[in-house]
Amino acid sequence: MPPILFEVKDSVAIITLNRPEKFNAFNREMALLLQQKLDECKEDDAIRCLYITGAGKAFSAGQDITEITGENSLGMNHILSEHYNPIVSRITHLEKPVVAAVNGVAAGAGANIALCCDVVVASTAASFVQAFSKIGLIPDSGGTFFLPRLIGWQKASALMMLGEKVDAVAAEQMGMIYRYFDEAVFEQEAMKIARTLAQMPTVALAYTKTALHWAFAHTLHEQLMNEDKLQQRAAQTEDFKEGIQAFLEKRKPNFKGR
Ligand code: T3D
Repeated sequence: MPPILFEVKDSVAIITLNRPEKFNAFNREMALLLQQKLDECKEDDAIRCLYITGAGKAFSAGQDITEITGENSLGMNHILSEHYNPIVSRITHLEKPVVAAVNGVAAGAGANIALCCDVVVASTAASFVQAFSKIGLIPDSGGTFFLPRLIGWQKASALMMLGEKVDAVAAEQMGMIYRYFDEAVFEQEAMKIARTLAQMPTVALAYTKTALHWAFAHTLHEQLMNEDKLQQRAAQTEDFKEGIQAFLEKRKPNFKGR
């Protein structure tokens, strides 16, 4: 079976991490294939939202530990630059909304790849672990960037140092994720969010994503100018015209993502 399953339904690209016997831990093949699929999603205008989930019981257990230690190990100095950093960069720069549907445990790089997505939802069967400290590593894949911004410095610092597991309910309460859903309805509810996003004015959603990411690196004054620039671009879209027209005609808008 390929380490990534890929299908497009209702304008949503469904990307499934698929090494269930290894809790979807990342080996090189899986990391490179995920990058390739993210590139395909970027190029394909028919795809308006991405949905990343895991096959089986886990979302992803992060780096496949047997691949770091094995004879054919790539070496620590290449794993981040060739595997995880390009994945996190692609997700965060992609001008389309990305939903992480965390179906089970998300550990190490698996957790941090989920947390860099635009909307993170989790099943009650899911949990999040900054597992790195347990094996003498530091959090990577953008974890030190995103986690303190999501839940605050103190909680991020403690979770990263102690490596404690956080369940989905606690993750929602501390603002690490958007929402959790009961395991029985999780897939249905998570997909509903992705389908909703795919039908929205996705160019404006892309600019929203850009503005949020820029906000981390700019002053209020600069960010007001950034918002102005992006808003002018949003106002040029067909979807903006359609949104206004639909409002005036008291009907549901039919957004095309253009
Ligand atoms: O340069 C670099 O490499 C740096 C890159 C770093 C990126 C990282 O992600 S570092 C962090 C790597 N990940 C971990 O340290 C997590 C290790 N796994 C765990 O802590 C636990 O397995 C979990 C908390 C994820 C789940 O626990 P539990 O009790 O629900 O399941 P389990 O029994 O431990 O694991 C189930 C199976 O998955 C098991 O296989 P088996 O014994 O049934 O055949 C286990 O070996 C396998 N598995 C889980 N995690 C990994 C893994 N196999 C390979 N690599 C894993 N990371």
